[in-house]
Amino acid sequence: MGPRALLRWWRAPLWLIALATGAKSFADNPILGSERLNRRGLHVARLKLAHRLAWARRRRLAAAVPREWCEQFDRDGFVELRDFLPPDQFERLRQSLLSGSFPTREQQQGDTLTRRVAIGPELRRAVPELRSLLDDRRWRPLLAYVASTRSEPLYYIQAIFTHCPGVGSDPQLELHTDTFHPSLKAWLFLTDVTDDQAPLTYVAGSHRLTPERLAWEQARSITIAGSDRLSQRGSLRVAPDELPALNLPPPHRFAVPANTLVVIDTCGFHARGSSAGPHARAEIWAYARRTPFVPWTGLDALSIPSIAIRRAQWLPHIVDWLDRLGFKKQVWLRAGRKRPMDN
Ligand SMILES: O=C(O)CCC(=O)C(=O)O
Repeated sequence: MGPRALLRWWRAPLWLIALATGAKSFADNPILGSERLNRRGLHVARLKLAHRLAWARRRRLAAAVPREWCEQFDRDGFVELRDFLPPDQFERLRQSLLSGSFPTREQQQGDTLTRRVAIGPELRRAVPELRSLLDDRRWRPLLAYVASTRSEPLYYIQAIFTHCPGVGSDPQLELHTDTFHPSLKAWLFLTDVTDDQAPLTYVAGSHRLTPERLAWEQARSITIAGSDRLSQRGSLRVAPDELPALNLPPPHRFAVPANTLVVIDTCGFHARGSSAGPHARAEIWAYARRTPFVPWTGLDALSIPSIAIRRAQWLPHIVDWLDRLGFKKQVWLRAGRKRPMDN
């Protein structure tokens, strides 16, 4: 073993500790990526334990959620609710969020540009409809149920622009899981999304650990060294022609009117759908991914209210700093003050 390889193994204790966290990259952790250990079931064992704990937490969170929403989620892995807000409240919310200028960050992936405005205390104060949405007694318990934790999600105004000048293709167009354990993304669409305008897509039922899915995960974990880069980093890609063997239907496309809320478990297969030409859509976007291996549903240090409502604003600054130190690449670049849907 050369000095470089030896040096690498100094990190072995950290790789070991990472097994008990949400660490997902087969490529960055030789224990998670070990063909020998995965042949013996390491990846599948983490998956089973994470899912068992998530469903146990959900059972405790279900009482606060209407039964038909839970049933829809348990069956499909998503909940779609049209006309989520009363029309006048929604209209005021949309007006305030889309006509205001805010500090933005942008990331371009292939020919798709994603713009985000972090939602912090100032925006909540300035837009009463936003504050009442994020504190809503239907919104919070539903997101907590899908996320399988009461920890506060991160919130953004997000706009997606397709077919922008750019090289390569948008990796979000490929069906994928975000990670091996249950976690949440949610969209309250501020604009209509038609079928040819890059709608979100989701394979109904793909959040469940069926015997077919477990066998697929096991096979992927063993052959991961030959996979594409994003799968190696723990966001497994799946080809549409693999779905029938997994007893799964083709992806459902969320071509939905504005004021529709879609909440998904991102360990299910999902993607951004195709689009016929340049298009822009906007949404209030929520994200929650917490450490999977805990039995409690309760709040954590990051959910202390004064911290929770500032996290989305702080996070990019922390990553800027890690980038300067050379530990992490910042992909969300400052893009100045803009209205969310400005060209
Ligand atoms: O917002 C979308 O169009 C879906 C993006 C996606 O696939 C993801 O967030 O993982």
